[in-house]
Amino acid sequence: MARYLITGIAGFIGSTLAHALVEQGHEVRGIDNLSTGSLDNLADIRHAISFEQTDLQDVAGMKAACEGVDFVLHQGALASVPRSVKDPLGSHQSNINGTLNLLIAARDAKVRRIVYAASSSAYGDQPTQPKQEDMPPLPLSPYAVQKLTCEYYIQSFYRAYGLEGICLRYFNIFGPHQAADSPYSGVIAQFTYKMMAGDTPTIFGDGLTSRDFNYVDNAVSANLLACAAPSAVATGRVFNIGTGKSQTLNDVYAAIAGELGFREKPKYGPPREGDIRHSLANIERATAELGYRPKVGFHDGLRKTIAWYVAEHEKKAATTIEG
Ligand code: UD2
Repeated sequence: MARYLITGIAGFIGSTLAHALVEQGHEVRGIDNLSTGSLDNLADIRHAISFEQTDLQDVAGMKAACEGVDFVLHQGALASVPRSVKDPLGSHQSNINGTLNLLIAARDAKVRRIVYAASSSAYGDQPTQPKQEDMPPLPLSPYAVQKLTCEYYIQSFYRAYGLEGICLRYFNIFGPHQAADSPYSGVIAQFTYKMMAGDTPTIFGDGLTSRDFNYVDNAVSANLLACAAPSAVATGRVFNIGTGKSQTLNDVYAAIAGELGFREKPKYGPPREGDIRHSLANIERATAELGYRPKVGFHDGLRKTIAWYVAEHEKKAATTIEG
């Protein structure tokens, strides 16, 4: 049994990680400022974890959170490329200042290792596909710059202070509990939510933009493997956490519409600012060095995700009728 701190524990990836760790009998502490996460995501394990509503930028809060911890799984961030384009300073403060504050606290508390939720956005519009970790990064959006900067911080904290770190470059993670009701939500969540409400989603661009959509359980397994990996790979090394396959936005729309029986054709709008065109992971490094294998493929993951949104929708409808 080990002690874990999950930042952003009320978010969709953080809360899924928390469930997995609680199930394995580990001690889980979590922090979240609840700006985008929700305690609803933790309702069934709330009794089994300790939780503090704290911001990553809170110095005393991070000091307390890191005390006695073995592993920090750093998921907390203001996600979203368009949000960072709209508010570069706000997202900088959360994503970079917050991470630096956490790293200082983790160093001082002599945490064993930090596993960082990095982002495939770091590659930007590199023409080569699939993306490999040793390609020079080319971040386009402020969000991409912020996520990449924190990788560098993780590396420098290893070199300067010996704090072990692993950076997992997530490729478009999706799954149950992903917030769906904000313009900054992930595309799968937004499309599903809109189609369920009878609204026709808009595809930004021509629909041929593609992403390596990766089901959340695969990201959870990558985090657990990163904690178990030998120290030799915890030097701030970067790993792609994708599936090695990609889907266009047209494919995604059709797959969700097919599952939900939604018959309207998509609307198309201008491409989104800061967006990259294609994103596809080469996962050989993560497979070789961490033992990572994506167990849930896109279509299986999508079915599980949609089933969850439908069940939530029905629960809410039933509560409204009862109330
Ligand atoms: C980026 C990162 C991802 C993660 C995420 C966190 C890349 C390749 N991926 O995801 O790893 O860090 O940020 O937020 O940079 N779209 C529509 N209609 C909509 C909503 C979105 O067409 O209503 C498009 C959007 O323009 C984009 C694609 O869907 O081309 C995916 O958008 P997203 O916001 O789900 O994720 P993305 O790729 O910005």
